[in-house]
Amino acid sequence: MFVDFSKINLEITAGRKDQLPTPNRPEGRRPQVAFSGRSNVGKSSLINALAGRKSLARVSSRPGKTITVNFYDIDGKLYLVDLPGYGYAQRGAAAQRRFSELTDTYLNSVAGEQLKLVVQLIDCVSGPTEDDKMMIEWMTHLSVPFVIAACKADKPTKTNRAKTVAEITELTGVEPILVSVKTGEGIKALISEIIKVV
Ligand SMILES: Nc1nc2c(ncn2[C@@H]2O[C@H](COP(=O)(O)OP(=O)(O)OP(=O)(O)O)[C@@H](O)[C@H]2O)c(=O)[nH]1
Ligand SMILES: [Mg+2]
Repeated sequence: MFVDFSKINLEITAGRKDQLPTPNRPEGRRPQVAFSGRSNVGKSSLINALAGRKSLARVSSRPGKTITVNFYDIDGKLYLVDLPGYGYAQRGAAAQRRFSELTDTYLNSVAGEQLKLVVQLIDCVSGPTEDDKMMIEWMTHLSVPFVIAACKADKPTKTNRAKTVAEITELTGVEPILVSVKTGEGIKALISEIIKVV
């Protein structure tokens, strides 16, 4: 299937569970690819890069920018779903719980159905966190297909890049795709992974 990633449009913004699309509406049945990872890892930036845009999905140098589940329609064929980041302590326990409940509800409602792939972002500099590991366990448990994007690949030294790649491969059994929105590394590879599943 040919998918024009430049045809991107923010279609649904869900800040509460009852705002998530349900499969009894046509838009709720569209294949979905979700972007998961800790706050500030670069999920929104990556969605922009896939679409060749600079600032459609709102990006911030401060963590906790995306606080809703955002559904970006791509060419009328699929949704790229930007999730609120996890592991942002300053947000306060109550708010963190609310965001993770929303994300949990979303993921559980589409796992095995519309959710065709999760792009799990892991920071190339810090490597996998405990939260990243939990997310990977959850996806493995529910047989949700995922790829790991080892992101901000422009930042670490060659040695540290290799170390993170080895650590992720050991953890998940598959090699991550090194990705940088600064250099464009890995963007095409990621688009091919997405096209394969929809
Ligand atoms: N050097 C470098 N910086 C990046 C890259 N991707 C994102 N950033 C920066 O990382 C910061 C966070 O990016 P966002 O895309 O807002 O991160 P997010 O994962 O959506 O964060 P939340 O919405 O808080 O969950 C911004 O300052 C981006 O410019 C990259 O590939 N390389
Ligand atoms: Mg974001």
